[in-house]
Amino acid sequence: SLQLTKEPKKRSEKNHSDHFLNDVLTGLQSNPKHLSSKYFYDKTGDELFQKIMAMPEYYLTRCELDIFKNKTSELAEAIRSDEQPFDLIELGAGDAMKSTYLLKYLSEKRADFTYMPIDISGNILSVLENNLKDKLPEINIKTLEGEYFQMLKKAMKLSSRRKVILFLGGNIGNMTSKEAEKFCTSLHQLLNSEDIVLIGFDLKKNPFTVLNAYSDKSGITAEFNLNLLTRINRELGGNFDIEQFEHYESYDPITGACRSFLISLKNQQVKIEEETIDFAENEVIDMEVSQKFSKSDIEYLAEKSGFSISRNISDSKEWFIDSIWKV
Ligand code: AVJ
Repeated sequence: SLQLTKEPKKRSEKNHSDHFLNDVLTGLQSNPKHLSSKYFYDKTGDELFQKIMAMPEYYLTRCELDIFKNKTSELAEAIRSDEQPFDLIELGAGDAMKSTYLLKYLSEKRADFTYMPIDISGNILSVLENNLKDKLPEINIKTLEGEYFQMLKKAMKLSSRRKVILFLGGNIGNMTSKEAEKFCTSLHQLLNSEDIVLIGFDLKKNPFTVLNAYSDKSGITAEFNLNLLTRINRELGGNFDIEQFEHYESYDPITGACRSFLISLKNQQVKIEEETIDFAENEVIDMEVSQKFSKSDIEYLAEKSGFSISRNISDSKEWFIDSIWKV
C-alpha cells in the first residue's frame, strides 16, 4: 500500500514540472517573449514576496489589511447571509495574513465553516497550516495545493455546502482583462445561486504611487522578477546569466496596466533543456501585469461575467476595494 500512495504523487510532480517547462519554452519562443508570473512563487519567490509586502512603497497589503482589521463585521455580515454552514475557499491564500482576521471573527461568532485555502505553493500552504493550528486551533482547515480551477472543482465535489470564495490581494490584477473576464465567467458557471465571491481590486490612483510600488529603490521587485530566471536555471537546467538582465517597470494610468519586464542587456543565447533561445540586445521578456481598476471597471467585469455587486468595502484611503458579488 506504501507504493500505491507514493506513485500518484510522483506522477503529479512530474506533470507539474512538465507544465512549467512547456510554458517557459512556449513563452520564450513567442514574439514578444513572455513568462508567467504564476511561476514567481518558489521558496525564494515566496520569501521575496513577503519582503515586498513589508516595503514602504507596496501599499496594497496594508490597504487590504486595513479593511480586514477595521471592517471585519461588515465583511462577515456580507458573506454570512444566514446561519447555514459554509465552505470558505481562498484562492491564492499565501500566508493568509489578512483572512486570519476574518477567520477569527467568524469563529468568535460561532459560524460553522471549513476554511479551504488554495495555493500553487505547497511551501506557503504548510506555513499557513502551522500558523493557523497555532493561532486558531478551533478552525476546520483543508488545504488544497494546485491551480485555482482544478482545486475549486475539487472543493465543489468535497462538499455541497454553500461556498464563499475569497480572491484577495489584487491577485486578479495578474490577469489581462480578457483572462479576468474568462476567469470570472468560469467562476460564475461553477457556483450555485446562494454562493458569494469576494474579490480584492487595487484601484487606479496617483500614477507615481502605483509605479513606485513595483519599482522600489531597494531592488526587491527586480530580484523577485529575476528569481524566475534562477528558478528556470535550477529546475529546468537553464543557463541564464542573471547579471545580463535588468528589471523595467511601466504604468499606464489610462488603461491601469502596471507591467514588469526584464531587458536583455546584450545579444545572448540561453539554453533550456535542448532548446536554445536567442535574445537581442534590449529585447524584453514580458513578466507580469498588475492591473489597476476604477469602480466602473469593477462593475463592468462583474456584469460581463454574470455577477451582481452586492457591496464594495474599501480602506480608509480608498486605494483598494474588496468587492462582494452575488451569483
Ligand atoms: C500578489 C499579484 C497581488 O501584482 O501586486 C508584487 C505581485 N508583483 N510586486 C501584485 C507583485 C510585484 C502582486 N500580487
